[in-house]
Amino acid sequence: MSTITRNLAILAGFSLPAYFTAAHADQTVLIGHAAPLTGGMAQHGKDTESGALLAIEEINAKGLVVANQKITLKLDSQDDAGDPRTATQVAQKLVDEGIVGVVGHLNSGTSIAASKIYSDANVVEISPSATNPAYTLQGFRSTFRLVGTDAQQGPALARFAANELKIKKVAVVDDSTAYGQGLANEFEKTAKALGLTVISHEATNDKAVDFRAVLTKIKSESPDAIMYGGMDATGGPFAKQAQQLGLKAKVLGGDGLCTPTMTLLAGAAVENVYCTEPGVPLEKMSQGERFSQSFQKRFNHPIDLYAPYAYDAVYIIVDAMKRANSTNPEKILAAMKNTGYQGVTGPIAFDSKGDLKQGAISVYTFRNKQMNVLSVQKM
Ligand code: ABU
Repeated sequence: MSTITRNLAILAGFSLPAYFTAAHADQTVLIGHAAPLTGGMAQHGKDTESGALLAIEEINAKGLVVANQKITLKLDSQDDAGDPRTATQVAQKLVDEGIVGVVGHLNSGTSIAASKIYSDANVVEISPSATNPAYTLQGFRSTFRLVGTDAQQGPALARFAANELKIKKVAVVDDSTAYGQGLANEFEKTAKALGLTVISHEATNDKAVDFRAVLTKIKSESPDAIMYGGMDATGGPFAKQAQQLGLKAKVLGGDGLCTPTMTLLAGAAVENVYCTEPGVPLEKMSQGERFSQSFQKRFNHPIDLYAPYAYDAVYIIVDAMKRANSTNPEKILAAMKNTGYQGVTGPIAFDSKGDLKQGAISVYTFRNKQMNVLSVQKM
């Protein structure tokens, strides 16, 4: 942080990061959060924001002391709108404001775009949700994630389609984002290797609302299933319009479609959807019930999807802070590689890239407007 920025922070009423203030005084330490808080993915961003906030409130209530200083954590939450360009601006703002680590970003495209800024500033970036493998393949030592990757999720979905649903012919559509396109490609590679016929691969975009043209073309190809790489904001209308056009094909997707919101956006067509999540179901997490109750009590609604991962991300940053015995971001980052933490989402340790050493992929469908888990594979 430059002197100018520090002075601006003081003028704006921000608390200074611990490493700039006098020893032994109580300190306010900022933890960043970045996700779409507006637009079609806002419910997911609000979910991770709430998960991070819950962790911060718990830690503050218990009391946190690092290097003999009492620390008060504060969440610095920013809206990246799910847009890679906005994400870089948000990342620079968070770094300038003196965060010691960031929970985010939510999307693969934004996490990847922002990662050089955090890397240059030696600030740890823990995505609770970004699944594109490229995020941790850039050679930065600051990128971490708490979910499996699409190199696990895509093949798991293809294996489920071939072995359990007995799909023979599949059409693929993606939303042209880092996540949707990456997942669709991973699915397609394994589907072909398993002997499925991939009839076509079409691209749409993450703002599309009308899929009737592409669905009409796909209908003429008579697939057994359509794999959609994208989020629920578009995947819900996609599944609904497929049913309205009389398509009988099952709709397959990744975590972007594996959300409670799909039941609202897809209507009755949601029962035709099969999807994967890059982790274990909340009810199978050892602390899932406790977390679920605390979340419900604090926010008066259930979790959406990624809140437990954002919650764990805060605890992991604080765990690294304690082991580093410092609130200096560079020292926190250096401690990250030795993480061995039992989180709500499971045991958390990272490989040399920042991916989970031990992950899982769960497969779901929807019945009576509820998500039903069909299988859980440890990776
Ligand atoms: N994993 C789906 C949502 C976030 C992303 O990877 O874009």
